[in-house]
Amino acid sequence: MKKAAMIATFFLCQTVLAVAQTAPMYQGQKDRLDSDSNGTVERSEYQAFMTTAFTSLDKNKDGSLQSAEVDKVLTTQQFALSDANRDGVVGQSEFMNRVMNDFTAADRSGDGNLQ
Ligand SMILES: [Ca+2]
Ligand SMILES: [Ca+2]
Ligand SMILES: [Ca+2]
Repeated sequence: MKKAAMIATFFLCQTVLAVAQTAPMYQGQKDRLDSDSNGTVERSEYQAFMTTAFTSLDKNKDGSLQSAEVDKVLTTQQFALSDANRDGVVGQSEFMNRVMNDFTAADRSGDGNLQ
């Protein structure tokens, strides 16, 4: 469980950084996301991984990410950007909107998967 949380945390951090820099995904990240190992990361695979990541990050299990829960993976600015309704926490829908926007941004060919 602890290991899974660490992996998720690491991945989220890398995703945020990668998208911020619009850099291609690193191979290791892709392998972790490509759960059916068909060589591409489908939108559904990414979504499933990020749902797990959210659960891992939400340490007090209240359904939202407080800044203290993600202070290792998000900067204050990144947290503020994710908190769309500015209530001081990042809810699951805010989190998923953010990461799925990241997916869309990374999917340059627009075919719904990442090669
Ligand atoms: Ca796949
Ligand atoms: Ca929480
Ligand atoms: Ca919020």
